[in-house]
Amino acid sequence: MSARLCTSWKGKVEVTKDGLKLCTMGPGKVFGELAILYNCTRTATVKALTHTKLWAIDRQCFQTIMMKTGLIKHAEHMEFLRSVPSLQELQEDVLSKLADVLEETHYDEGDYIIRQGASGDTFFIISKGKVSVTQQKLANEEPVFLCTLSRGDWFGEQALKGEDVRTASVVAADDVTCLVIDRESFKQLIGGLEDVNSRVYESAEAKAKFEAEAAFFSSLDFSDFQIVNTLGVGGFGRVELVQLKSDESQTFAMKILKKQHILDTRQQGHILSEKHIMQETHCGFIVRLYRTFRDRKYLYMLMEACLGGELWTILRDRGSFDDATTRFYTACVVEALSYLHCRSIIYRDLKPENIILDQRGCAKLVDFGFAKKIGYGKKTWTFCGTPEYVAPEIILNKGHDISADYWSLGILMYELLSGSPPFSESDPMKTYNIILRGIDMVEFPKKITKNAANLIKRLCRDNPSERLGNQKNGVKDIQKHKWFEGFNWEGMRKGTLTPPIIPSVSSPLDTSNFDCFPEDSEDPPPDEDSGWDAEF
Ligand code: 6J7
Repeated sequence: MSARLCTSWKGKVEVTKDGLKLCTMGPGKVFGELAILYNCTRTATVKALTHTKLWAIDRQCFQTIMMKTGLIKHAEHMEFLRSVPSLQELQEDVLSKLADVLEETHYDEGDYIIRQGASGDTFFIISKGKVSVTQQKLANEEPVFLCTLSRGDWFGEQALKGEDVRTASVVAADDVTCLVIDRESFKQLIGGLEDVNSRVYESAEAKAKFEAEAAFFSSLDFSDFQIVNTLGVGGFGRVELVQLKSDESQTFAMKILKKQHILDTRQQGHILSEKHIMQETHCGFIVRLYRTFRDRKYLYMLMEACLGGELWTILRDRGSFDDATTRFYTACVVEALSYLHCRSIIYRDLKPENIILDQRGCAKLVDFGFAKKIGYGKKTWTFCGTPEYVAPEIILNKGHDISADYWSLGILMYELLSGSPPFSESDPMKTYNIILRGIDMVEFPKKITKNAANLIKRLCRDNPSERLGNQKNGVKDIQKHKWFEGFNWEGMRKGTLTPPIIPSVSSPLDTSNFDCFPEDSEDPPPDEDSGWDAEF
């Protein structure tokens, strides 16, 4: 009989090989596929045990059906993959390769798709159903629920990026279908994607805390706050210390921006980006943005109040800092930059004016007006920053990335240790000229120690790829530099290391570490109703 695939719908057949009985089969079972699939002679004998009726498909027909279903599946997978937001950057030919290599796998409710602690070699994209992700901190503790994922979401990248150990458990919450991709294909086709690469997870406790906090702040109204005093004034508007009327011990910094001014200076994009980046940022070395409000004249950003004052004011009053003091503030900034850079965010406005102390004396970055999320391995071209802190590639419009922040870090160290930045002239054009001559043309004052000067020079390399922080080991190269030898990084992160300057802050209402500003006597700005700020 020529090769045919058979399925019985009545009767019973027996399968034998070399005289040995392999099994018996009843209605609904399929046999005869191997000779068709592999174009070989029959590998076993099938004999009717009772009167049997079969459906049979010949080789040609079977192959046509297989080809058609294969093509249909491929097209279905392509259509689905195109709709996955994180894969939008992939070209059609890469998506097609992905559709070729993936395997569709089905799970029933309650099935473990991934078990925390197991080793893992696969990446999953959900095409149907929902999964729950849980994590167990310690062996004897109950797992904590982290999140639910559904169609278009993906998981399993952690074990493929690092040590191949699954860092959480993933369980099917109903009937689930996943497209499963092996390690090698992941590495070649998906591993370089910004979304996949830059995803960093918060601990379960932190997630719960931030969710509760977000719920609290979204329940508040603008009228629930009252102004206590002014913390700062600029062309954009003012920053006021405000308190909750219902609990006056709870104070915040409310940044109030004039909408018309933002429009006049074409800063709409920067302001929206500032809101989005800051609101998602949960780092002890970056000022928190809790929520925003808006009306017809102003935008309002409700932020954490850091009452220790600006680092700029302290530097102005003291002239310069010693090595240990500078080391602590630089370390705080390194932590903040590392947090941002892991998420592909460049800060672009490092300077003492944008570093503020909380009441414990810990330094935090504030003002994200120039921060930008850029694609993994991508560059950006907008000219921005403060002249003295701008990296040469920004001046030359060569395109810049996170390494521009490491240049500014070197400039910041220099300014904190000496009292003024290394490149500083009366006019920005002259400043840019001396920046382009390079750090080796700068004569370092004696108070900058050899090790500090070495770190500054290695941060301020003309070539961004030679800068410390921007090489294979990333920020670790900075943390391990001789100037930081013996520095208690862990203590600083946990808040157990005593800061070098402990500001005097007598209460949540104490604004004495800030300069005094006259009351706002300006006429209110005009209404600005064009609607660009709808998402604010
Ligand atoms: Br989704 C998700 N959320 C988390 C999280 O908060 N922490 C951790 N560690 N993992 C999370 N996941 C996903 C992530 O893709 O769960 C997967 C478990 O296998 C993990 O990748 P994995 O460690 O390979």
